Amino acid sequence: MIKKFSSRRDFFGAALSLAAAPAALADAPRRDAPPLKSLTNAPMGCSTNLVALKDPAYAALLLRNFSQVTPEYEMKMNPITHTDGRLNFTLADNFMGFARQNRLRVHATTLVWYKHQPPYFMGLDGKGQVFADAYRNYLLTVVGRYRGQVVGWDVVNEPVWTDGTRLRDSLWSSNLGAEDYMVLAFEYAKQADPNAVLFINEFDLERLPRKRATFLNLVERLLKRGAKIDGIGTQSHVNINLPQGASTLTMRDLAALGLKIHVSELDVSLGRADRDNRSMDDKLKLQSAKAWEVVDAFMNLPASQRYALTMWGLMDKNTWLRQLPGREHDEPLAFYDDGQPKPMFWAMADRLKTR
Ligand code: 9MR
Repeated sequence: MIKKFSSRRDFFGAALSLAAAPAALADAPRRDAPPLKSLTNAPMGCSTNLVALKDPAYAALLLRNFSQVTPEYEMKMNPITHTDGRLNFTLADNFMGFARQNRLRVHATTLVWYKHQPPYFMGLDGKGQVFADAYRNYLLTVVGRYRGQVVGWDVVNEPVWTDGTRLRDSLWSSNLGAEDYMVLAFEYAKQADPNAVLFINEFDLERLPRKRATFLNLVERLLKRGAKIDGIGTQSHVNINLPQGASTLTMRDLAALGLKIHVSELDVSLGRADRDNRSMDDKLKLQSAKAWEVVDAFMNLPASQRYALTMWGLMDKNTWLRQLPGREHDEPLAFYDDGQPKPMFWAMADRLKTR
């Protein structure tokens, strides 16, 4: 209906209310959007960090939608390990404090990762038993400190070479053995917190079938050696060009071992804008379809295998991808920068509420 203005005063009155509208409009869809966590019994997770949590609007949106958090940085080896070997838990404790105050479950990441090789450990490179003792001490101390407070840990992160052809070389593998460092990590973690759900976590399992095979063969070998692996984390940093069905197939392969499954770092990249002239509308539709498929695959798991579904960031502006060259404008998450839900949010919400 076209509104007619009977007087100049009406016209200005309408113009004024339009000018005032953005704040009200900005709130309206958010009020209508159901909290993601209210749509399912499965824990809904989001990665976050102490800096982002200082913004009250950010924290409110996070708490409204998610029941579980993963610290993006605070519980990793670099921030915890001093150059002299002492362990510093300031950030990790603060993170846990936020979670406790807000009754959030915490999934902690990560104990052993090739990307966090603190200078202290590099200084012990080649020192045999001294290196092994420091490794053991780190794992027992860190996992022990949060015993009973975290639901689970990524014990080993990204153990397979990027292209999936072989295992990754790292400070840990060269000092402790190609697979022994993983067996040991699971052993110490279980010893320090017998009830924590212990994960081996990897990326690109949907995109690279070969990597999936290398990864699953590794998990089977580790289990045969007695490693206490409770779950598989599939990071699911996917993009809009991932072939349809890839996430479903991957989930089926991973679930076949019977372990718990964590979709641990979900985001759906739009790719590089400068190399793709499809419309934003088309890209957002593809993004919704990919996210829907991941949620569908996860929700089709037996309830006992559904550990959690975690987004790697809250609003688009929070994504790690914007730090990569050419990706400064990527929009891989479920909320726009002003906190409004995106089409991807609605696709996920739709699938979550369908039992
Ligand atoms: O998003 C995380 C970023 O804030 C950290 O600086 C970085 C290094 O610790 O790790 C990022 O998270 C990574 C995750 O732990 C493992 N998978 C890839 C994620 C993005 O790099």
